Amino acid sequence: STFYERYHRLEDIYDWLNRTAHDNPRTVKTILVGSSHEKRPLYALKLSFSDRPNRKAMWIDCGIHAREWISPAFCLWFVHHSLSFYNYNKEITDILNNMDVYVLPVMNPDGYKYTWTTNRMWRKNRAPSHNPKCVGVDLNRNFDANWCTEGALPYPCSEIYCGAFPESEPESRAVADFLRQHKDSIQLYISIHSYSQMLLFPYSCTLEEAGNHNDLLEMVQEAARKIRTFYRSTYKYGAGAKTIYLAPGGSDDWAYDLGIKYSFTFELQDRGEYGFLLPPSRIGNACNEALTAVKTIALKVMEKT
Ligand code: 0X9
Ligand code: ZN
Repeated sequence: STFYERYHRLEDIYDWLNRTAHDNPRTVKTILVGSSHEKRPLYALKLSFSDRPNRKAMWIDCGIHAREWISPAFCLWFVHHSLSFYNYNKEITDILNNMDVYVLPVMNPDGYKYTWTTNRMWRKNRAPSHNPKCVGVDLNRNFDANWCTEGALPYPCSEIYCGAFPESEPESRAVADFLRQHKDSIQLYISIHSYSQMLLFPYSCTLEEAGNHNDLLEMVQEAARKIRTFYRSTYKYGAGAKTIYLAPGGSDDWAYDLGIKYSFTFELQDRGEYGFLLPPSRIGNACNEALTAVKTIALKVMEKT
């Protein structure tokens, strides 16, 4: 199997980030977005295939939840596909000719590291609380979107602990700060999770419909249709609250309310057979499905804007 068909420990992902930027000096830059609670760097890659200033952009983050290993694997896959197939694959070429792409492969490095060393099923970050037995905030409950209402909990021992206040965690604050600083250029936000095979869009923090619900629905419907045709896999799609569950404080809803009107969360393979323990032999398929969705949606966003 290739490098991209395996899971990698955190140190190897940092090495890969450096190598990728070093080997592609014209098109790839590393951006230090912030640092984690345990002071690990949050590095994003900026893919930019044009020198024109003020370009439109999209953002993809992976690894908000530590145990969802297919998610960082997808971010690496996506960057590799972009760098390998620019000028050879029409869709990725059109996308990269039209926008810059920011890719944050591991938003929760402390948690990810912990899943390799200590507890494979860890979800949250590794911030201590006043209770020494209970560690970690759910970073996807820590954003300022109906923060800590139904679907999140104010208890540090809970797996869906929302934190002490919105953006209390350095990881979520770093991403929120970056998106605030770049909100005029970023048109599309995508957050990669697993598992359950769903293409979700706002809102998850309320049962209300987003203003452009029909546009968003049309995009994920087309993406799911292509995944079905190419890979014979079924993805559910719809607004988060009605498709999966009410879950406030998520990055997608927050980005949407910031003004990034094309905002999505993808739940990759599988539908529960292996769950978070998706075997490496399935990485290729899972990533190609997600890649199909990213491309379909990015191209549709380009048509609309
Ligand atoms: O609950 C979550 O954060 C996500 N599911 S997961 O199994 N990967 O934990 C779904 C997130 C959907 N979006 C929002 N809740 N905003
Ligand atoms: Zn998740």
